[in-house]
Amino acid sequence: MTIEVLTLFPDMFSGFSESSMVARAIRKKALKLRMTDIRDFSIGKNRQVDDYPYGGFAGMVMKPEPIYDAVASVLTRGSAPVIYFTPQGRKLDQNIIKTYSEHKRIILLCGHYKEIDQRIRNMVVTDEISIGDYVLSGGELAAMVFIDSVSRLQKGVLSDLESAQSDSFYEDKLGFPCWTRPDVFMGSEVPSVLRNGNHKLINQFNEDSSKQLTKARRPDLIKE
Ligand code: 6GU
Repeated sequence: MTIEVLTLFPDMFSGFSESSMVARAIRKKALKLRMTDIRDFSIGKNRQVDDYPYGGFAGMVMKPEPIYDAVASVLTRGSAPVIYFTPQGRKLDQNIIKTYSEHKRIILLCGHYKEIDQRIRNMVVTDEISIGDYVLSGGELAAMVFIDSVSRLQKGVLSDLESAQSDSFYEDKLGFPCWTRPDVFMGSEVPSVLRNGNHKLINQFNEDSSKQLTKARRPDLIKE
């Protein structure tokens, strides 16, 4: 899978793409991350990419021309959906991640400052995504959330499929608490059922913990 990222702040992605799961996905050639600096498509000698909004409210708006040209330039390498990250988008969830993880190419557009010119959203954006009800300074962190989550679903990235299947939200419920050695830590013991080797009881215990946690914290996930 190739992910094209369009941003004014490509440096924000360097530590991220060189560590952990995303780095592994890239190393295993399951993922290709290509960064495009929108400022490279700016016009004029002062490389302007934003301007004052019509209507006079506070904040700056990203100009349409550099974004349009940047998108057009990555589209010459192959067609792809263009996802714009904005708090006004539909809320990201594991179903959206799963659907996009099956694409061969996607383009992620990160805005910064207040917003991008509406005409870009009308003309080139095919989907708008938010990662939750809070405000970020730009779409970059949201794009990283999206990339991390999509890349771990690529074939050959996780060590076994099991670990993705027991993840929270795989079946509309939260994951269960996890434990490891030592058996006793500062007087607190790992539940004995997990140590007796009876896999049927272990699965039952984890399933129950998962249901309890979901009921307490995320009753909205429980289907009738
Ligand atoms: Cl995608 N962008 C911004 N700027 N803020 C957000 C967001 C996205 N999702 C939640 N808050």
